[in-house]
Amino acid sequence: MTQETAAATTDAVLDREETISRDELEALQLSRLQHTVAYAYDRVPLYKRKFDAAGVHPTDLRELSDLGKFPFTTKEDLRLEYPFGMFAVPQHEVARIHASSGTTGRATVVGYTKKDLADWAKLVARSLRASGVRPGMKVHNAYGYGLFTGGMGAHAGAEALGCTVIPISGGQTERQITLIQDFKPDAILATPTYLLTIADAMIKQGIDPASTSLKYAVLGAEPWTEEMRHELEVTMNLKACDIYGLSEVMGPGVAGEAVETQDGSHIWEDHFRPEIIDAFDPSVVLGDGEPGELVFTSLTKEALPIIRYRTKDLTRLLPGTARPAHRRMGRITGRSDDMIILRGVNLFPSQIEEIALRIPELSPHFQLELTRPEGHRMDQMTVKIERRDTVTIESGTAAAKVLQQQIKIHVGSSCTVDVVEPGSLERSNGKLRRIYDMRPKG
Ligand code: DLL
Repeated sequence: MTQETAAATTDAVLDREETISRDELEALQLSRLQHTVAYAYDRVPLYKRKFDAAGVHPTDLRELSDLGKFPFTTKEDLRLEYPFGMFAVPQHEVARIHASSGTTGRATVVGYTKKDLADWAKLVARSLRASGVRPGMKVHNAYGYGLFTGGMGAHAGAEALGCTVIPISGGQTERQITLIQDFKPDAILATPTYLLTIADAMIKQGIDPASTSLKYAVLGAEPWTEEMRHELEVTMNLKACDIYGLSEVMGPGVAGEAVETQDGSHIWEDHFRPEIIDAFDPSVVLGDGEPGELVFTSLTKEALPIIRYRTKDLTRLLPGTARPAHRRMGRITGRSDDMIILRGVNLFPSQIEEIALRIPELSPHFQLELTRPEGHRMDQMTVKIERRDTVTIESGTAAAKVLQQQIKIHVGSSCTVDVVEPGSLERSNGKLRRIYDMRPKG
């Protein structure tokens, strides 16, 4: 059990590790890291092979910066070791399995011991508490249950915090609305775009989304912007905070945002050591503040220790604020594999979200279509975006021009903007697909 201590700055009781000094935290990281690399090397053949091939041994890890000598782990490694090759404990010690959907290849499978599950629940509880959720509150959990880590991960964390959990899962939006009206939850856990779907459906039913009992939303599993936070906070009259995580490293709760500062998620560095690398030259470990690809090493995991996992998420590390010893991550601009390269210019859907939401006539409902018309060598992008309900077709068309110009100015790409009828684009059920790539393959 974590030793608990009262925090001076908030009404919540924090874990002791949330309030320790950076020096104490780094000492803890070093001893946990030394244990983890030795544990992984001894128990997982893939790590032994990789360390040997790179000419490094666990005893080479004498200080935190030595981690940079160790090889990376990628999603491809997990796929090649499918299903259980990455597990460091015998199967009877694995209490639960989760997996990615595997739409882009073989599923990646992850496992947890009982202790891993307890640590995970503790970190989700810590994240929810940072975001304003308190013991005794009713929590509506709209993350999908099943092999996806969102539903069960958030569920166990809310229970560990002492909340009453409503395990609705994703989808069945009408029913979600009925339960929000009838059960009067204090907090909602969902992807940002699914919360938008719920708000939208409420408006269609004549319910004011700002009038519900909800006071807090803890949102993650996909990139979202400050503009989207503003949209959701105003529409739903609640405080929205970020929660970050990925199944290969644990699930939700690798990092969580404090409601009093709302300045990015604190990475729980007593359990994970983050690094930022140059995505194009991974041998370069970048300093705090520099943008690059996020890499994680687990410090306490038993069933699936993970060494220098390349997340493909692009962000930067920032100093801790509400939890001073735990560095924050900037908002994720996107994943390196979601980057659109349009006539030599790099672009992410979140940049379009940011720009579009600053134009009052346009809604947050948009998708990006990539095409390469016959006879053309150049790719083209069409932004399909719904105008707001209250806006005429003429004003929508004028707003399209503004969006097109703003994209040209801020991103540097020329594109077509197609303003479409409110309600005509597909709504999110969880993680929303923003990019529709219709270019010929190969
Ligand atoms: O999405 C875990 C999760 C569930 C996090 C619920 C938060 C809430 P995966 O399905 O393995 O796990 O997908 C992980 O989702 O590498 C990011 O690209 C993206 N992602 C997760 N959280 C955020 C966030 C879960 N707060 C992948 N902001 C990650 C931006 C996020 N992207």
